[in-house]
Amino acid sequence: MIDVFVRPTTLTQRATVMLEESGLPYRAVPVPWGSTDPTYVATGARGRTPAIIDQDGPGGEPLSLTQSVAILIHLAEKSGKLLPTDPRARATCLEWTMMLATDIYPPYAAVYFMSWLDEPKLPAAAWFEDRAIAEYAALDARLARSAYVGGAAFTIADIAGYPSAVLGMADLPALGRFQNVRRWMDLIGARPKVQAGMAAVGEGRPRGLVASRSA
Ligand SMILES: N[C@@H](CCC(=O)N[C@@H](CS)C(=O)NCC(=O)O)C(=O)O
Repeated sequence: MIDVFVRPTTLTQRATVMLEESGLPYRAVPVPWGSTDPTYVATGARGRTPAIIDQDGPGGEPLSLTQSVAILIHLAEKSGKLLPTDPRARATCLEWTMMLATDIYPPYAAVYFMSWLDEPKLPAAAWFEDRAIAEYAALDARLARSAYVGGAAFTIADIAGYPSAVLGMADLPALGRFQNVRRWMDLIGARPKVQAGMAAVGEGRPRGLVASRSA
């Protein structure tokens, strides 16, 4: 059994979608903001989600894990699913997983969080918004020549990208022109296990984007 600590956030959805798609048995444990639940704190999550406790970890011992991409890779290796074993295909899948985690998500998150400020740092917000749009353009070009982000098959790379693409597409109208991203989102969003994993974190999100320059 795998316990996954959840809140309705996109990075948490990476873990729950992966758990659904891998078929591994899991239990979603909601954690309120500011939770001091000792079991949750002991995972080292530092107030964040996702975090998991794999009760049957390596060597039969429990394994606590934070960091959504580390969780994706652990669950892929445990289940033998969604991470290619061929070295070339695996390298490309990990390359795009990291691109989604470190190039696409941070500028979008910066736009999102800066929009909450009473006095938004407008030049910085504009820079991050332009950056997020440029990164989605690179993803769009990738998806013009590849059915899925990581290659010909559905992998952890798609799971790394899909939840924040849903939020980004809703919040940043400028992303609407990326037809290949939209085609891919329809493909991923039609998967019943993706739908179940997206819903497993609960309802709502912390707070919407207050304003977008590209609106
Ligand atoms: N690098 C971590 C980031 C986790 C993270 O920041 N999660 C957000 C939700 S999307 C969170 O819990 N934030 C709460 C906070 O920063 O206090 C990962 O990929 O799992």
